Amino acid sequence: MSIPFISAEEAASYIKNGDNVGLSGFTASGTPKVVTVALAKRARELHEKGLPFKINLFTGASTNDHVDGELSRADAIAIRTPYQGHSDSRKGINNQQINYFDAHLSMCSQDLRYGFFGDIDVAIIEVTEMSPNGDVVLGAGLGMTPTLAQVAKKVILEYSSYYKTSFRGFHDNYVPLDPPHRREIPIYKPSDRIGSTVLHIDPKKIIGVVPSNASEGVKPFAPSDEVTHQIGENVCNFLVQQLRTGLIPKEFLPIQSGVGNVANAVLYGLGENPEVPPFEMYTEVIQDAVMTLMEQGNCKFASTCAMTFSDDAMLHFMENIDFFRDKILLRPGEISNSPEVVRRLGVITMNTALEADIYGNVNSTHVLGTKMMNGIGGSGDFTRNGYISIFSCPSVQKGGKISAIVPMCSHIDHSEHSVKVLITEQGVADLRGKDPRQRAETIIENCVHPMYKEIMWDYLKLASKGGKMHTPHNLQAAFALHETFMDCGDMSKVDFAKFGL
Ligand code: 0RQ
Repeated sequence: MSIPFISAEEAASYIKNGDNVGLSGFTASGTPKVVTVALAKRARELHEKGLPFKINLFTGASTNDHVDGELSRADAIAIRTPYQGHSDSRKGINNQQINYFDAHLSMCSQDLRYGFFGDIDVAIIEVTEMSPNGDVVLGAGLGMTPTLAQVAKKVILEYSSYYKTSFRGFHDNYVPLDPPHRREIPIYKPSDRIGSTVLHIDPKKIIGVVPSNASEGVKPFAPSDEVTHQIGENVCNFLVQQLRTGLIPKEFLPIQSGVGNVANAVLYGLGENPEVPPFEMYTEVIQDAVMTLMEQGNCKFASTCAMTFSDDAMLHFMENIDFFRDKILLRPGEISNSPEVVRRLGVITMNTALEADIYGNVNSTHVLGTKMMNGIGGSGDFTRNGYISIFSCPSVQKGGKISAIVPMCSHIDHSEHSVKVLITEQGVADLRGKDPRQRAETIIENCVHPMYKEIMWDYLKLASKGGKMHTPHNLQAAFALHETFMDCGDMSKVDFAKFGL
């Protein structure tokens, strides 16, 4: 059976108002790049004629401008899950144009199979190789693709000819059985392969193939600043000290790191430290730094959901692909982020907080408790199950007008029960084995910026005036820093005197 080549416009015409649409990929990697642009154009044309057109969009993680950017600007998204990171989509979410439900990345595939969100009407899947019987080789990111291939009623393929070298052999496509039949996911070390390199899609479901020649379009990171560098150094020193004292086994443990400059600084720092043995990663995204560390022999292996390399780094990867063949496995998000596997392997997790409170709760998603930034992403999958769960962030934002450490988080994604270590450029708060008061003292002493130290000690004093409590709080004053920021744009102007200090 031959699968017809069709135009992006024709492909878009098969998607109807109200359809549930699932996309391949994870971050920009492996995400469709042409059909969604045609879909946004179609939505605009229909809107101009006064006709409704919006889809419900399900992806592995964040996407690219071709997806979240184009479709948000065209007001073509009704429901969005599980994660996004685009400024136009953020705008649509916060002005209530888009109904966004933020979800753990490991759960979306199984929730789709369970039928919680209805059927997937159309899946758009980027492939780098295909055959008429429906066997395809995916691209640089997997996300939910194996599940989408199973559950979607119709499939549109985007055939990318951008990559001149084959990705064949990097993927580990695997879909677990669902309860009550699920067994353990048989990964006992990061490099264990459990699935297939090729994904089979029922050719009867495939509407057609749209050619594409676009790169992932990932930009390289800006060089890290002094604060980021210091956070990276603090994380590294903490891990090395744990290694020395035997609290991390001498072989070291697999690492998960979020995205961004801090993650890069930590990874480079670990690579440079002679006390850290070559390490493995069990993570959801690898970036340029990991490629360099592999070439230097510092990183032995990475299990990941996506290779989110900048365009130049991706070209370098492709030119040297044989070197990386036995060092990287690309897995679906529900496996790369599997809580079961993360717990079994003893993954050391490192993620970023928007704000943390003095008791160790973390807000990763909501600015001032109300405005969505990106989403929880995979941070919860890893944090709750890590061997040591680390959160880091700069101690202040916006030139010191915001303290990232507050008396009470304005929104909580990761509770005090899951957060084991908090690290800023000021220092490290090891929260393991400490009760709430001890945690507060450690965090204020070690992590809070000098501008806010006295303010935070004052809050603890005020909170403790209410008598003996397990977790001292003054509920009237708990959000005084946030309120002060909303009133005058500077948290440091907070005045606890009016609360009776
Ligand atoms: O604002 O953009 O105007 O400069 O928030 O802050 O310090 O640049 O941090 O880019 O690393 O993002 C938590 C959002 C951090 C991210 C978060 C403002 C600050 C700046 C960004 P500007 P930074 P980062 C792996 C795991 C959840 C998902 C996750 C994230 C902007 O790491 O989305 O962990 N994490 N996934 O000024 C007001 C505060 C603020 C604040 C920062 N307290 N109040 N504004 N900002 N703190 C990835 C995946 O899952 C794929």
